[in-house]
Amino acid sequence: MMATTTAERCNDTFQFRIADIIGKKRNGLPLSSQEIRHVVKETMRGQVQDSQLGALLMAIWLRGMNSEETMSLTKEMVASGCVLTWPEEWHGLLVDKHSTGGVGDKVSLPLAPALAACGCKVPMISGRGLGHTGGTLDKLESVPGFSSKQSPEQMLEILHSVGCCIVGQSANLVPADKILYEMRDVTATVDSLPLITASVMSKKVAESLSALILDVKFGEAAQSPTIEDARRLAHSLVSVGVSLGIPTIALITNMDNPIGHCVGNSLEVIEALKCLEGKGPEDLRELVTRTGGYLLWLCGQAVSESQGAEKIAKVLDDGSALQCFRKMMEAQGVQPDIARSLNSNSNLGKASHIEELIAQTTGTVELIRARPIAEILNALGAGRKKATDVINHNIGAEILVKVGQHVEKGFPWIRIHYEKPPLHDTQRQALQNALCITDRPAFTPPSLIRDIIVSHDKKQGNDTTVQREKANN
Ligand code: IUR
Repeated sequence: MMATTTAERCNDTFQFRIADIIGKKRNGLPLSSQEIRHVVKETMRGQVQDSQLGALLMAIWLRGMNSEETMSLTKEMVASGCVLTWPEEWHGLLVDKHSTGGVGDKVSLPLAPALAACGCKVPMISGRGLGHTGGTLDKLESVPGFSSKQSPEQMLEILHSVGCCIVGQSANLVPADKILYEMRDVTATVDSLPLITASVMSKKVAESLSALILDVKFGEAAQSPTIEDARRLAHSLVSVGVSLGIPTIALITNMDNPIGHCVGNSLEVIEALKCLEGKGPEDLRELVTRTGGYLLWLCGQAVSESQGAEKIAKVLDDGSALQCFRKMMEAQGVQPDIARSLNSNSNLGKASHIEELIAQTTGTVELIRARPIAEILNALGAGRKKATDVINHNIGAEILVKVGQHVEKGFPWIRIHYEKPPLHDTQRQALQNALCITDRPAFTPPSLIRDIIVSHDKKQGNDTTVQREKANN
C-alpha cells in the first residue's frame, strides 16, 4: 500500500479514517475522489465530529484543492440529495443565473420571466440577503402572498404553465451544502475558492440545467474586492460547470455603485417592474439583456449573444416578459387581482418617513458608494445581520443622481425611506460621504460588464479550458 494513502482494504471496501484525510490535506496533498466521497458520506451520516469537519475545512482553506478535487467535492455534494428531473422535451431549454451578490441587484426579477417569454424554462433557485447584499427572495416577498416555498412537483407545474419560477433552496437538494456552509460560517472558511465553487455549482448541477450564467461581481460592495479575485472565482466556477456537462459563462461585473436607482426590497421590485415595462435605468436593462442574451446563445436559442440580447429587449418592450412575471407571481401565491395588475405604479407598501439629502458641493458624480449605503439601510431594518433577523421590506433608498452626471450644490441626491429606528446624524454623514463628487467634466459611465469568461466548447460541455474575451468589443 502506498505511503500516502489513507485507506486500508477491508472486506473489499476501502475504510478511511477521517483524521488521516485531515492530515493528508494539512500536509498539502491532494485528496482522492474516494476520500472526498467518504468525507461527504460520513458527514451526511453524522459520523464526522464538528472538530474534524472544522479542521478539514481549515486545511482546505489553507492548502486549496486542485480542479479534480473541486470537481469530486461538487459531485459528492450533489449526490448527498435529490436531483431535479425535467421532461425530455425541455432538454436544451433549462437555464438559470447565479450572482455572487450585490447592492440593488434586482436582475433576476426581470430576467427569469424574460427568458420564459423567449421559450426557455427557468427553475431559478435563489437566496435571501445576508450582510450588506440583498436577496432575490426578500425582494419578491415584498409582494403580499408571494411564496418562495415550492416543492419540485410545484416547480414542474409552474414551469409547464408559466415557464419560470423563483424559489428557495429545498431541504433535500444538496443537503451537504447546508452542513458544510454552517460549519464554514463559524470556522472562518467561507472565502475558500474550492469551497465556494463546490457550494454554488453543486446546487446548479442538482437543477439539471442546459445552460448557466454566473454574474461574478468585484468591487467595494462585492465579495471579491478586485477584478483578479473575481476572475479566479469565475474560472473555477466555469471550469467545474463545463466539466460537469453544463455550458457555463461568467460575466465579471463591477459592484462599486448600486445597480439602478433603488436599493431596498419593495423599491427594487418597483424598479424591476419598470424594466419589465421596457423602461427603467440603463445599467439594469443592459445587465438583463446581455445576461439573457448570453444564455439564449448558450442554449442554442439565438445564433449570437447580440441576437439573444435583442430577443430579450423585445420581450421587455412588448410586455410579454411582464405577463410572464405576473403569471409567475400568481402561480407562487399572489392573489390573482394583485398579480395580474402588477406594474411600476403598484403600491407595495411604503415606509412612514422619507428624507432627502442634498449634495454638499457642485461637480460631477464620480462614485456613489454602494457599500455604506447598503450598510446604513440594513441598520435601518432593510437587511439582516444574521439569518434569523426579521426585515422591513419598505425600508430603502432612491438614488436621484447618476454616475457621470453634473450636480449643483443643494441638489437632492438620495431619498431615504425609513421607519424605526430613525436616521441618525452619524448615518446622515456616512451617506454624504458615499457621494463622491469631482471637478472633472460630465461623462458617460462605462458598462458594468468588464470581462467575460467563456468555455471553448459551449455545446458539448466536455472541454474544461476556458478563454477570456474582452467585454464591450
Ligand atoms: N453562495 C453559495 O451558494 N455558496 C457559497 O459558498 C457562497 C455563496 I460564499
